[in-house]
Amino acid sequence: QDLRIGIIGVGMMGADHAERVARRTSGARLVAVSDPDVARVTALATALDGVRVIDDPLQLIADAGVDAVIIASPGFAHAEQLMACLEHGKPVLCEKPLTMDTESSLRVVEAEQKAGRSLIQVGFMRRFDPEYAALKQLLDSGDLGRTLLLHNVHRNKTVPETFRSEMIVRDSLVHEVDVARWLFGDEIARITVHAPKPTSLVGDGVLDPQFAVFEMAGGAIADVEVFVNFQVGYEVRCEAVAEKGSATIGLGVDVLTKRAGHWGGAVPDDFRVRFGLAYDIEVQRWVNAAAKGEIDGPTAWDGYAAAAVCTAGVQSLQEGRPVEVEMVRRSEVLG
Ligand code: ISE
Repeated sequence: QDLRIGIIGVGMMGADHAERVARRTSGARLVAVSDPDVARVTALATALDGVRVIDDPLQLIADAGVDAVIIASPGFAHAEQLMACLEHGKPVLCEKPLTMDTESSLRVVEAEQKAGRSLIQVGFMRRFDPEYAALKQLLDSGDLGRTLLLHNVHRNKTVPETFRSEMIVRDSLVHEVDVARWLFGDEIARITVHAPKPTSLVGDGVLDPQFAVFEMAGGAIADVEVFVNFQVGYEVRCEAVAEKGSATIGLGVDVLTKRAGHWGGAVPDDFRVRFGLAYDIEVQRWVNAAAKGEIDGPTAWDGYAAAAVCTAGVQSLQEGRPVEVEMVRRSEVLG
């Protein structure tokens, strides 16, 4: 029997997931949606047959006809909604950030531990992108020796005006935080976020681009350029430098065209295109696992670690100095 899914928040990402669950995921059925924007949520539910609108997100979580939940609401709403999913024993795929700060993220990890079941998966979809997955496999194979450095580039075409300096850390840089932890299999011990003189194409006071350095606990280093008003399009690249070679993904050379004295390819407008396949794989694997009462991807602990690093990152940006990442020991919470 199909897993009956409810989605909370049908903005850009939630609407994309709704379409995905309704039309491209096997073993799952979209049955309910919730969003404060009544016109938006009603239009979506009407377009996708048999989908109920439930006004209160906590009621959607509690609803007996909903087996599993996707949370795509704004980050500030996540903590309460995640707690409700734990309380009702519902598997949940939660878009990043897990929550807005380190303390509330830790409370979520502890509550899940107390519930005694892994119910929370965090939406760090890059882990499911075939290019990132191949890079991870190559690095783990040991063929290139030990990985020493990562160079990352993360550029958006533009972002809404509400996307201020802190959001660049918590909503964009956070993906590289997860990538670095995942590829190195290590925690980030210290973070420095530098802000070069900003582009003139953003509102006053927004620090864009940013350049971050992660120092891993084991001694490796990763650097990241995040530039969310790049104007050109969406670009994400990662180069790993190892003892016996390097590997780069995200060159965007899918279709190389040559015509009239020029050569080139296309740059997608946003992440829904670049990571479309990653999202498809992420949701399908989550559905398959959730049907068995399991998760298959980044955990609440990964969400907590990312929150801790971003909190230190925001502090580094504000104070202009490296900041140590403060985290509890994994064994203290997870045993
Ligand atoms: C957005 O919120 C995302 O999560 C995208 O994956 C990220 O690349 C982008 O920079 C953010 O705006």
